[in-house]
Order: sequence, then C-alpha cells, then structure tokens
Amino acid sequence: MIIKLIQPKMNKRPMDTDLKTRMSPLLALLTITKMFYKEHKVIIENENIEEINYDAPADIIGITVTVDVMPRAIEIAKEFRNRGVPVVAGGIHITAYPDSSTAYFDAVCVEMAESTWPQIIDDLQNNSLKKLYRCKDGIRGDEIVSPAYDFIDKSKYLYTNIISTSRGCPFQCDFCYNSCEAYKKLYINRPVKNVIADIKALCTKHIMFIDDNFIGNPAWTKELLKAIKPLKLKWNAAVSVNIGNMLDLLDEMTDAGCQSLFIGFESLNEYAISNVHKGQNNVKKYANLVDEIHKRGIMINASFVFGLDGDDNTTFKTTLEWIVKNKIETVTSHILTPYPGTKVYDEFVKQKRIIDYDLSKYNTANVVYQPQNMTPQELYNGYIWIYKNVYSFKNILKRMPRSKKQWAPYLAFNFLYRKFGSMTEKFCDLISFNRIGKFAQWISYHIN
Ligand code: B12
Ligand code: SF4
Repeated sequence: MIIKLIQPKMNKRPMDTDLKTRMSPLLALLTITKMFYKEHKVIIENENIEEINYDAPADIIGITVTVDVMPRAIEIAKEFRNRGVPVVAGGIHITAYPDSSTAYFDAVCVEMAESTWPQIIDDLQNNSLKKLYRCKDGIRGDEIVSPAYDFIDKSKYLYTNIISTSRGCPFQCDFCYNSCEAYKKLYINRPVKNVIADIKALCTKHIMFIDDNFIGNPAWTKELLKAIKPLKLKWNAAVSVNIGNMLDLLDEMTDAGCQSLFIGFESLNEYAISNVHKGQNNVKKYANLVDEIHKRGIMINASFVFGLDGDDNTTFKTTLEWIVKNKIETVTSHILTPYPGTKVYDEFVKQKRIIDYDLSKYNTANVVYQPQNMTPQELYNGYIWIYKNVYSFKNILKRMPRSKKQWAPYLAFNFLYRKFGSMTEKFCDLISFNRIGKFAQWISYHIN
C-alpha cells in the first residue's frame, strides 16, 4: 500500500521568512510514518518545500491540519478525491472542531493517531472506511509512538533535533486549544526511557523540547532531568509561569543544561489574564521570575498575546518598555485569535464579535474579531509596531544579556533569524538550510 502524508502550506506572517516554514519537520507526520513504514510505502510531502504530486499513485492520503491551513487542506483533499483517492484528515484543528470537518474528507481522526490510524488503515484495506475515528479513552504515555527520525531528509530543514515528551497541558487557558472539549482533560508524559531513546536516536548534544509545557508534571520533569544530566546536553523548552514557584526545579533544569525557556507571559494586564482564566500567571511576580531565570544563565523567549479584553492602545508601549527593561532575549507576539473549539471562540460567537471566518487568516497575525477597546486596525498596527521596536537595532543592543556567554546565541537569533531573516534565508537557499542551522547552533553553543 502507498500512504501519502501531507503538510499543507502555511501562511507566513508579515515578519516571517522561509526560516519559519523550514524550521523543522513535523512530528505529527513522522509519528504516523513510524506506525507503518516497515509494512507499507510511506511518502511525506511538505507543501512548504515541494509541490504536491497529485498524480503519483497513492492508496490513501493523510493530511495534518492546524486551523490556519484548513482552507488549503480542503483544496488539497478535493484534488485527491476527484482522482478517487481517499483522504483522511487529523491534527489539532480537526480534533478541536471535528463537526465542521467531516464534509470535506473521507474520514477524520479526532485526537491522537496512535489510537486511530491502525484502525483506519485496517478499514481501508477491508473497504469499510468510516467517517469519524475518535479515541475514546485516551492513550497512555507509553503508547505514544516515537517519530521516525530516520525518515527525515535533514537537508531540507534548519533544525531537526526536536522531541515531544508529552501531550496536552494541565492548564486550559481560554484562548488555547487546550480549552477545547477533546483536550480538556488531556495531559500525559512519555516514559523517561522512551524520551532518552529519542535523544540517543538523534545523536546530538542540542535538543529542542517542543511540549506545550515541559513542567506540567514537576515530579516527572525531575525524573527526566536526572536522566539527561549525565548526557551533558544543551536544550530549550517551554514552561508555564508557575516555574517561579518551583525554584528547586529551575535549579535542576539549569544543572541539566537548560539554555533558554519559552514562557507564555501573554499580558501585563491583570484583568486580561484573569479574564482568560490563566490563573497560573501572576503578573506581579513576572519581573522576579525573569530575574531568577536570568540569574541562572538561562535566556527567555517571552510570548505575548495582544487584543485580550482589557487591552487598549497603551498596551503596546507598556509591554515594549517592560520587555526592554527586563532584557528579554527574544519575543514572540500574537494577535489574539479565536481558534474554533476554544472557549474564546464560543464566547466571541455568542457576543457576535467574529468579523472574519476565513480560517487562512487564523495564524495570529490578523485581526478576525472585534477587540474590546481598540479598532481592528489599531490592534494590527500595534502588533506590527511592537515587533519592529523589539527588534530595532537600539532595542536589540539594550536587551543584550549581561552574561557574555549568551551574546553569541542572542545575536544569532536576533540578527540572523529576526532582523536579517530574509538575508539568512537567501544564504540558506544557496548553501542549505541544514548547514546554516548547524552553523548557527555551533556559534551559539559550540556544538554540532
Ligand atoms: C512545534 C510547533 C510549531 C513549529 C512547527 C515545527 C515543527 N515542524 O514541528 C512552528 C514554530 C514552525 C509552528 C508554527 C506555527 N504554529 Co505551531 N505548534 C507547535 C507545537 C508546539 C507542537 C506541534 C507538535 O509537533 N506536536 C506533537 C505532535 C506529535 O502532535 P500533533 O501535531 O497534535 O499530532 C498528533 C495528533 O494531532 C494526530 N494527528 C496530527 N496530524 C494528523 C494527521 C492524520 C491523517 C491523522 C490520522 C492524525 C493526525 O496524531 C498525532 C500523533 O499523535 C504545537 C502545540 C502542540 N502541542 O501540538 C503548536 C501549534 C500546533 N501551532 C499553532 C499555531 C497557531 C502555529 C502558527 C500559525 C503560529 C504562527 N503565528 O505562525 C504557525 C503555523 C502552523 C502551520 N500551519 O504549520 C497552534 C495551532 C492551533 C490550532 N487550533 O490549530 C498550536 C496548537 C499552538 C497553540 N497552543 O495554539 N508551530
Ligand atoms: S499554559 Fe500555555 S499550553 Fe497550557 S493551556 Fe495555557 S496557553 Fe495552552
């Protein structure tokens, strides 16, 4: 059987280059690949990199869908279905909002492929494909399939050492996909030994853990840290703000080689935070948390969401000042986006505040709803303004980390990725994404 797996083309934000679209391969498709690549021929086509070959023989198409690529996934499915090839869709958006998807695909998979993909393949072979596959009782951490790392064409990507150690998050912030019905009670960790096996399979000293929340179960995190410490790795991960209440854990992370942390601060406005039920974030403690992290030589990638109820025109300036004052090394900003299936979406629909239902714009760089205290244009302008100002020469210099050891990774990210991303992208086209990625890793951490 020939199984073709497709990643639809993402819509870049105004500040994105191909460094974003070619950052790393998709773990979802590598996970599905691993399930059958010994018995069947599996092909992955990533539309960010190559054209989709609609006419090559295939027995089944699997498309992975995040909200922003749903319209494109529908177009792709139509092409294959016109050629008589069955199309199955799965992924975060399908799981969060399944009912609206069934019309466009032969089958949809809600939740994780580990529990449904074998049945889908079985049913296909028996000519009894059903419309909806749903994992009823969830899966255990030890049932999470390790991605087919040996299947990656490394030359196509900047960075390939990515590992997922968990699924879901113990929190359910209203704007996050974790507030959707299917994810509400989902948080599972993989057995530590399986994570270590992935690290060893990658043969590297630098890892990016791409979990929603690396400290969702602190006891488990400590167990993992104990196991990775002897490996002398350098690594990055995402954690929730409540790491500030667990400084012993932060110490252990430092000892185990943590280099930088992605943290969802989201807003400096207490009302905005409590309104989206992000109870783990205590705005008053943010500056102290930044201090504790910096003291340990760890850099911060701070994530902010603009346009929460309570935000207004002054939010952008206040946030920029805080970012610069606290020497935040990198910033990821988003325009609040009501992903279908989330609590924010349901609220905005009720309040008739959604002004644009075109999901291709749901990539956090467009205003698709009516903000409370701003016009949509003011919100968009503020989002662009803060991006430009965080990455202005002046502010890059003002935000320079105190520790000289961090200057190289700091400058590499701020200049090569952000400020001069389009130039770096051209070098990547000329030389290779992977070589440039390795070079950036080497100047940052002196490791390959
Ligand atoms: C890493 C990551 C990225 C990386 C991707 C790099 C990479 N190659 O992995 C980068 C930084 C490039 C990125 C970009 C973006 N991301 Co992103 N990203 C993630 C993150 C943190 C992890 C994804 C992951 O690998 N998970 C692990 C895999 C194994 O899990 P999975 O994808 O859910 O797959 C399982 C099931 O869903 C299912 N499944 C998935 N696909 C399919 C297909 C079939 C056929 C079947 C049967 C089953 C199935 O089985 C899989 C195995 O169990 C997620 C959050 C998350 N926890 O998932 C956000 C997330 C997916 N991103 C999100 C967004 C919004 C974006 C951006 C639009 C952001 C932006 N402003 O630009 C872009 C564009 C997304 C795109 N179109 O590709 C949202 C999507 C929201 C939504 N409702 O769809 C998420 C959920 C973050 C969030 N908390 O809101 N992202
Ligand atoms: S802490 Fe982060 S990942 Fe967890 S639910 Fe909130 S926004 Fe989502």
